[in-house]
Order: sequence, then structure tokens, then C-alpha cells
Amino acid sequence: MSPHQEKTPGWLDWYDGPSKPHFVPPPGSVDAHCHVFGPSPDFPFAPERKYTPCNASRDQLFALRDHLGFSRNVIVQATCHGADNSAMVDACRASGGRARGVATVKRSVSDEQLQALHDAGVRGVRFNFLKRLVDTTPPDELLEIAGRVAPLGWHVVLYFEAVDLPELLDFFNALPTPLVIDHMGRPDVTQSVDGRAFETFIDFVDGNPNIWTKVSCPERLSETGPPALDGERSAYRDVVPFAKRIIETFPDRVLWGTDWPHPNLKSHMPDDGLLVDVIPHIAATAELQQKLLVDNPMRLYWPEEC
Ligand code: 0GY
Repeated sequence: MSPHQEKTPGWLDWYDGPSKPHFVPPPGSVDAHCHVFGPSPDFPFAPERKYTPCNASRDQLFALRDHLGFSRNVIVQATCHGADNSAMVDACRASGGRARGVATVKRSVSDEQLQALHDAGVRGVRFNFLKRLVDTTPPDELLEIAGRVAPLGWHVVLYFEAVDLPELLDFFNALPTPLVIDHMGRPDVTQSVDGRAFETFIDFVDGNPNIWTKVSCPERLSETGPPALDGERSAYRDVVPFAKRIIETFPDRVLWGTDWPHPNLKSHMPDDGLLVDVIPHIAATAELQQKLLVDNPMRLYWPEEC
């Protein structure tokens, strides 16, 4: 990747002017998966990055939070910033306690650096297994990092493809922290929700009470896509049965996030208002919505307020 900070060709910028969702999130709702990109040059992108995004600043994220009717954010370190967590930490610090962070760290991180991340609001590290996003980190290095962050009460966020889950299972089960899985473990939604691949995922979560799932990214997983521009707001319908099954099976261990500013989407950029309107289709009752959007993320990221 060149050191120049020009956007990757064909990069889709985030959707400016999202619609107001029809669904009103319960008070105190948390967007538990979102990112900041730069802004560059204040926060340059990492030399080892696999893509160069558009800028997406903390203030733009906070404006989206308010527009969508949310109260808090969990800001996940994006791979374009490598292990330089400055932009994410800056956003957490500027949030007035309304954002927590998930960092990327290397084995060389010092205890003082980990404590400084904690003081800024970081509560987890992310291990990424998508080859298009990162170079591989050896499992022993990841295990060592997990062992270092466990005493801080942090968790590990896992991002992997569904097809890779069987060979990663033993490693995941050896991790000493709670685990949070990004984007439902990226199921192939053209397959049956009762099929073998998704069953493997459900069994994995069922087998460990310390595993949480983000029912996020319908726009990334969907084959049917967003609705046509005809006023219809029921979007990404093929993903709904997968998210619904997870929420109804593990109602106390699910989180929801926008994934704004939606890195690496190729076909379309979602209207974040439409994404919020998927929520009542996957969490059909007020009780499930309260757990998904408020109680669960507060327990994981702001336990001192619960
Ligand atoms: C996501 C998904 C993606 C990218 C990243 O850190 C990242 O670069 O997470 C992706 O390309 O699937 O969660 O934002």
C-alpha cells in the first residue's frame, strides 16, 4: 500500500444526510460497532493498511448518533489505522464518557500503554482474521495479548468469516476473556438459517456463556440488498432470520451497531436511518429491544453504571 493518503479507487463515502428512522430506540441506546477514520492528516492512516478510506471524524459520528436517536457509541479500531489507536482514543476522550473503545495492540504494548487506553475508555481488543484486511498474527501472540488484557476486565472482539470458524474454534475456546463476535460471524445468508454452517455458529455461542454476538452489518451480508427507492423501509430482508434467531436464542448476549462509516462496501452505501429500521424486524418486542440496545451494551461497556 502506498504511503499516500488518497482514497482507494472506487471507495464509497458514507451516506451524507441519512433519513430519520421510523423506529425510535429506547432511551440510552448504544451503537456498539462503529469507527472513526482520521481525519487525515491529523490522524494519518497506517503504512501497513490494506485500504485508504474517506475521512469520518468523531464529530460526524456524534452527529449521526444524535440524529439516529442513540446515546452512546462503542468505537472499534479500524484496520486502516493499524495499531495506532490515537483517532479512536481521541474520539473516546472527546465523548464526555459517552463512548467506549476497542483497540488493536501488538505484543510489544506496555502495561502503561494498556492502562492509558483503559483510562481513555478502551474495554477490549480486536483480533481480525480477514486476510483482505490484515496480515496474519500468530496465535501464540494473540493468546499472549489476551492474557495481558484479561486482568483489566477487557474482552476480545473476533472478526472472522463463517467458513473459517471450524478451524478457529479451538483457538477461540482457549482465549481467557469474554468474546464478542462481529457481524454474526458473517453467515452466508443464501444458505438456510437451520443449515449446518449456521448451526456450527449457534453451537459455538451456546457452548460458552461468555460469548456475545453483534447482530450488525445486514448491508454487508445481504444478497437482496436495500429496498428499491419506493418509500419502502423494510431493508435487507434475507439477513433478518439470522439476526432474529441469534437474538431470540441469546437475548442477554447480543449487541447492535451501525458499522458507520461502513468500510469496504462495493455495491452500495446504506442509509443509516434504514439500518435502524431493521431493528424491530430482528428484535420484535420492547423487551428484546431494551436488552439489545441498552441493557447488554451497558453491562459490557459501562458496568459501573448498571
Ligand atoms: C467492519 C468491517 C470491515 C472492516 C473493518 O477494521 C476494518 O477495516 O472492520 C470489513 O471490511 O468487512 O466491521 O467495519
